[in-house]
Amino acid sequence: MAILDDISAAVQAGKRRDVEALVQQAIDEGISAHEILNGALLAAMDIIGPKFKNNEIFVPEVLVAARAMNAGTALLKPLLAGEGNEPLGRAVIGTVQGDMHDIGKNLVKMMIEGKGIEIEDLGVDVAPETFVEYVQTHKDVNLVALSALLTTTLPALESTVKAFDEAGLRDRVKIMVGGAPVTQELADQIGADGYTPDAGSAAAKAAELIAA
Ligand code: B1M
Repeated sequence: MAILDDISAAVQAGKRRDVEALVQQAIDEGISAHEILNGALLAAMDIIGPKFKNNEIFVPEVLVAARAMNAGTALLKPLLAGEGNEPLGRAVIGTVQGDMHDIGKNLVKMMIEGKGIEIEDLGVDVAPETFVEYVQTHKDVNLVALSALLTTTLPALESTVKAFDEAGLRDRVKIMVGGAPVTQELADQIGADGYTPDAGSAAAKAAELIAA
């Protein structure tokens, strides 16, 4: 459908107002919210993710595209609830204790959201207990995403994984980790379920972990 392609192109170009107008037009034309979400908004993010990963586009373009997508999603939310659509999964994200960096984490959040996963952002400098308490009180959360940008805060990744172990919650959630100093080797060593080097691949990994 041409209008879905137009929405996707507007998202990729980061044209928020165009996205809002086109999504509204599509709704008015009777296209289902589900179709608009999957065929236009998520489809656009599926193009943006790999481009970002391959350095064809950069942080500012991803941020404006993600904001444009969120504007479109906001119009669909009440309709999606009406259509009885469940999100693909529910996740919580934060930058680990002692670490204030959030630009990469925010990008990862947006990309995961773009995959149709509902994600709560606990912010920066998040203590292991705070992640655990969140999961204890939100029983439908099945993914925990941890970001760390400092070599000095890498141990906080491990203590957060351990805190889930100690709380008896380790089997209930998948834990994925990332950030510039994080490696697959470290992820394996601390017992995380997944690692990705960038926001582009984080969304696919999140979906894969939730589906596993
Ligand atoms: Co700071 N900082 N910083 N800093 N900072 C770095 C990280 C550093 C490499 C700079 C340097 O020295 N060359 C260095 C760390 C060195 C190290 O530990 N090896 C450093 C330092 C030392 C510090 C301070 C200690 C400086 C000081 O005060 N002496 C201090 C620490 C404060 C604290 O956190 N307690 C500090 C402070 C800051 C600012 C507040 C000034 C600011 C942060 C602002 C903010 O985030 N709101 C800042 C910034 C901006 C940087 C640099 C310049 C840029 C980081 C960034 O946003 N990159 C950084 C140097 C650099 O990287 N060039 C640096 C862009 C972002 C898109 O990339 O965050 O890597 P990134 O995220 C990527 C991937 O890593 C991945 O996907 C993202 C997108 O592709 N990813 C995940 C991230 N999280 C993921 C999670 C996943 C999967 C993938 O799954 C869950």
